[in-house]
Amino acid sequence: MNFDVRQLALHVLTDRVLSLGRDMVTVATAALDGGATVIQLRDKTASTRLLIEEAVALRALTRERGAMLIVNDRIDVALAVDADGAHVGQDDMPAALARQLLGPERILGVSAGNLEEAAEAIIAGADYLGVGPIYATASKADAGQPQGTALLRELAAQHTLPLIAIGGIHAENAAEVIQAGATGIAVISAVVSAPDITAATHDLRQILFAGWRGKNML
Ligand code: TZP
Ligand code: MG
Repeated sequence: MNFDVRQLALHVLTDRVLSLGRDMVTVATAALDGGATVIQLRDKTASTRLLIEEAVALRALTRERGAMLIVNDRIDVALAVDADGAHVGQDDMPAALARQLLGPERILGVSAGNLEEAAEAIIAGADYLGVGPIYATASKADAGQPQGTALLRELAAQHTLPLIAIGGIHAENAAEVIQAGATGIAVISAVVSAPDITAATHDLRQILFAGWRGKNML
């Protein structure tokens, strides 16, 4: 897939429980207003029918705003709504099969919690790695042990593909993950649980850009 790494800067993952009662499209719209570059549809409890409805709505919204839509876990849903890509974890469809189904053009993100998983994901055709959890998070029950920034540093030294840091990232620690080698960040609670979603997203974007300037990426 041909994309600019800057399009993968700031992923906001949907979460119906953590959004303080605000619906998914309201949350995503506010995040896009603040400068989110990717909306990742993540809904572990929806029926397939509901997930498709959510995906169709988010597809229309992201297209209108020139942002990316990535679907978590579900390659079929990503294809059905013509999403830009899909994201799979270590318990989901193997990345190589996901790549086969998505074809060469769509974006494939793969979660990696250690160096071995990262190497496998790259061989399987990942376009970016979701790296984490970097810090402790209450947003994912089975997230595993926080890795800190050490894993990011090692991956950045070994690989060139975009590294998207995830897990417990917020305005106070985003700069250090960029400095450690992340090209972008993915967040749930820092944005979807914020009283002012647009302002929270905008803050993170400013921190990211400052980090990129420090690395001469802008
Ligand atoms: N994968 C690893 S940690 C995590 C996911 C989906 C949760 C991130 O949520 P938060 O609220 O940004 O810590
Ligand atoms: Mg998954």
